[in-house]
Amino acid sequence: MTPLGTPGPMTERERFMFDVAGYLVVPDALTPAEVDACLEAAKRAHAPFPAGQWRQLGAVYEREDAVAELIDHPSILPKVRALLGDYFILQSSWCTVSPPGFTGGGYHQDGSAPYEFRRLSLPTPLVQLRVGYFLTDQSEPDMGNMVMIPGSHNAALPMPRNTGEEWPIREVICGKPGDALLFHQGVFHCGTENRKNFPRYIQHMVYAPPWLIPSDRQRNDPAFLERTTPLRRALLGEWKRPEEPFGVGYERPPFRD
Ligand SMILES: O=C(O)CCC(=O)C(=O)O
Repeated sequence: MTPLGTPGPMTERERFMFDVAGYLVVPDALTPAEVDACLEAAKRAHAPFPAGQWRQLGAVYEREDAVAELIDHPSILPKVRALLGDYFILQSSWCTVSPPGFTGGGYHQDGSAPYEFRRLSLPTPLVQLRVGYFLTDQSEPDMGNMVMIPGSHNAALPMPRNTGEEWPIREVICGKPGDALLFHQGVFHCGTENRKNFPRYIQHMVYAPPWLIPSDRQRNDPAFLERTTPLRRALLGEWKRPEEPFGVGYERPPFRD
């Protein structure tokens, strides 16, 4: 059974389902016009690279306005605030293509491979809150869908590898363009096979506490900072540190409420 939410503020039911499953699917997070614009942006971003390869590109929002809209999209931002509070950053963003014939990835938790978040404590704490916006149809399996192991962010044991069997407790996430998948980085997940004759695109936006260094960029593009909004600048981590050395007194990002 899919933990389903609706765009906008996080309800108690959604929060409970996110806590139990480690993820939440939000149908219609984007309008058809927003999907079209983000899909065109994703295709433009990947166009210079060889077709037929799985690939993730970071910080596409710096050059594509449609993707920049996702940084603080009103369908999802209230849920990010409900889970992370008001002090967080867009720690990374990945525009992912799974081409026809892609055979699928391996199950993993997200985070910092050299120092896994599960080393911090078990169950692994929420450090990266991921939001994947579906830009192409994934309404049935084998369309490059994400697959999740519900509740696995709470597992104290590592996942056994290479058992040769599929997990009966997995959920293949089906959805249509414009749906969003929010998930805790500790949920074991992967992208699956794409048996269709068109590439699957998902734009992932990843939020984290401000002390985690960004992983999709070496630094924020000054030209993008110049032209974007004060809220987006703040969400990219462009905060002033008013009081040395303890960093107290940070201004709250300029949310509307
Ligand atoms: O978009 C995908 O297919 C998978 C992405 C993923 O698993 C990841 O970025 O950790």
